Amino acid sequence: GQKFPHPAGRKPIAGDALGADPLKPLQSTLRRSVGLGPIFELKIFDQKFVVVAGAELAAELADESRFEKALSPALVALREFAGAGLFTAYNDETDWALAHDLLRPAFTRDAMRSYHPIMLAAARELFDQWDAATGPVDVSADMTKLTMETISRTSFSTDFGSFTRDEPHPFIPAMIAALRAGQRKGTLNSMPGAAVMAKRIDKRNAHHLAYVDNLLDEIISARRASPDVDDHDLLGIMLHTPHPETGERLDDVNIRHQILTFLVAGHETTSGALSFALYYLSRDPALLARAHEEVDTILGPDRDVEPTFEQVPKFRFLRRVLDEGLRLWPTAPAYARSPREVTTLSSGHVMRPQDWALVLLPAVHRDRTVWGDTADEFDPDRFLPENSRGRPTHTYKPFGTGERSCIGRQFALHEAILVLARMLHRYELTHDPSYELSITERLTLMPEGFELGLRLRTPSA
Ligand code: MNH
Repeated sequence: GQKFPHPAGRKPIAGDALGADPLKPLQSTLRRSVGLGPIFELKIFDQKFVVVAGAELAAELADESRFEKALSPALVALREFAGAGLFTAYNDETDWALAHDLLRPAFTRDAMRSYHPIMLAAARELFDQWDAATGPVDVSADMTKLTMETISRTSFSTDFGSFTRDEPHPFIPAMIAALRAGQRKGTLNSMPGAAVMAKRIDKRNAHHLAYVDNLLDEIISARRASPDVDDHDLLGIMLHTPHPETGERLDDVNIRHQILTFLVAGHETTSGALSFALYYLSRDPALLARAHEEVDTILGPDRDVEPTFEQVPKFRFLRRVLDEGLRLWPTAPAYARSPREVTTLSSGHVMRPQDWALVLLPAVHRDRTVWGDTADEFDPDRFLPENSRGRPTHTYKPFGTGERSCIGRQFALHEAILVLARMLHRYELTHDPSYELSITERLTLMPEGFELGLRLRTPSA
């Protein structure tokens, strides 16, 4: 086999498994990648992971004529939950192309325009809670409530009631359990005793899966019982629209997998992106002042005013804050690529179609040859047009790459900018200076224990 650098202290049987934190595999891989160069290998018992950490190789893997999406072991494990939903489908599974063609109209600019008031209404409910809050709020938990409501209302016309419950909606713990199971099975499926472990995980999660099954039934049967609700949302398209050319439809099993896919993919990463943006903004008074200035300039003095659809792209500074947060902490932090034919990478390594490499985005996004010596620092001005000129292409990939890149990118950015704009327009943020960023992992990244104090701003002059 080929020789790749690997972390020091490799053991004969466990390989590099002992140095990994099973709860935070991404952050431990990131720590152990230091000094290993742009491509290295992790051996977890019998399973080898080739990891790309350098920007130049990541750009090479983005060449769609030579490479395509691969399913990492974690995504293969997630298929138990999400089947051939868009995210976890194999490239050549017919359901992928069919679903992609059918659902694309739900992500056009016109579709976003119709989601805009729904997004605003969900944000309003969160602000009603915050206006009445007497202490600091848990940012990630509240952002998750908001993004969950947004995706379920826009895509399925279903209200999850997240703002009137004391506990998170039961879908949230069920989803977290499924993602964690995928993460765990994905890294340890070659460990001795993995089958026993997998059984134990499945048994522990059985009630979550039964719950989700039932929830999906309810969403589908509620729609079939009242077809008069706006039937142009994602669910309506899936249930009623045949393919314009072939006349094909999604089957019932696949529709369930797509609903689940969108419920998860449609909120978890956006919640994390908002939380990281707020984390970095809140601890830098100069950045915070620029954010307040931007929203005051665009929205004016009335604290209850809501941005119009056309105003959302005007918050250029907020957009850069989001972009920079997703550079340091891309909330979907890795994706896998395989070559279409046998090929030799510029590093000299040969890849065969059955091989895949994991693109480790937080490492790629901090490559000093692209981002300079301050690569680890938060600086939204990197994304000013004058500072982006000349940056090599395909080196910033928070939404993945190519044909299988994120279908919800515009949706996520529209929602996130709108929420940040309203939030900064309405509240003064105060942070706890003793808080140290802690990041929880469930295939995605999310700050944990991050709180903010929110005080209504007085009307500006
Ligand atoms: Mn999203 C694919 C990141 C928001 C629905 N998304 C991807 C991929 C990345 C990604 C990376 C590619 C994964 C891979 O190559 O294996 N997504 C994000 C981030 C955010 C995000 C960082 C928010 C910020 N995603 C959203 C939203 C939705 C969504 C919002 C839905 C409304 N994403 C998807 C779907 C796919 C995907 C569906 C799979 C697309 C495909 O393979 O056809």
